[in-house]
Amino acid sequence: MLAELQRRFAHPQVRFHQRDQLVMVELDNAYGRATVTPFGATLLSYIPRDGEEVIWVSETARYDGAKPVRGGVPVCWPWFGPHPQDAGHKAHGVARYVTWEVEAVESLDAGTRAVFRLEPDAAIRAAWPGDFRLRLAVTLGERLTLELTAENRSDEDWTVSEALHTYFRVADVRDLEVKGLTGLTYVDKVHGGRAVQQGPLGVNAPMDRVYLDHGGTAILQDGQRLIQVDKAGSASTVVWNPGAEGAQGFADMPDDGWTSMVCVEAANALDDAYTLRAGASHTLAMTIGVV
Ligand code: TA6
Repeated sequence: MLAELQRRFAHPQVRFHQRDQLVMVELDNAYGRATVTPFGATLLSYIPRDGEEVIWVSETARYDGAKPVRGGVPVCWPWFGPHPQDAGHKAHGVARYVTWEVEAVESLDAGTRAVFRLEPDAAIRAAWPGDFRLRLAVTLGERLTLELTAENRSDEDWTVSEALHTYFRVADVRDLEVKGLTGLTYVDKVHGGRAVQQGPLGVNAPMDRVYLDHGGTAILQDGQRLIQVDKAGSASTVVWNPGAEGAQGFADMPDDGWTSMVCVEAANALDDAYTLRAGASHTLAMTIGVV
């Protein structure tokens, strides 16, 4: 696969390499560097020029292609969390467990883009019978943009929930404030029920919340830098950190791994799941910048 990709997509700002069982696609230009694996079309690194790593990946992550890499930006589609009808299916949809095609690498006026494509095979159809095409475009420009476009190519309407399940690297999550969520209703998956966010959010782990009706910006401030997350086509923002006990339950996360990460996810989840009509498409987009 590696040699073929190198031949088909030769580009001065793109490098293909291998880490264990996974191929890596690395974009490197005047704005910084970003690495994506076609396995799950998962962004694993974003380093703005003259900046520090923005994305968290577990030190004990596995790159074996059997399970999603712990960290990065897994693509959750067409369901977020447990399957809506059948708990026997894997969590967070069909897209993060399979290898996507590299469709294009291209130069833009201001940046470099790689596009990944997924169409269902027999194994995916067993979990989600309809025909679809997914594209993830990763654009490394002044900021980093991920655009997930889903086309419903079947003749039935679907209810879709989804997320760009972004793990951010932070200095210490106990000092983190997330701004932009004040006044929003959230579903609290740790304590149950719903509540309204008062002021900036301190991440008191464990935390697992879905903020509803949030189409706007979130700002992460960890005392060392400010990460701005802008979204489009997204009505929910998920905030997750497993805390000490949760981290111990993950074989692919060090015990203290939870202290240096937070997930702030561009999503359409729970009440914000949407109808994707037969023949229609939808784009969920997220732009990340350090300001
Ligand atoms: O987005 C938060 C969440 O849905 C949590 O409930 C937690 O389970 C997390 O994702 C990680 O899920 P995973 O299947 O990757 O272990």
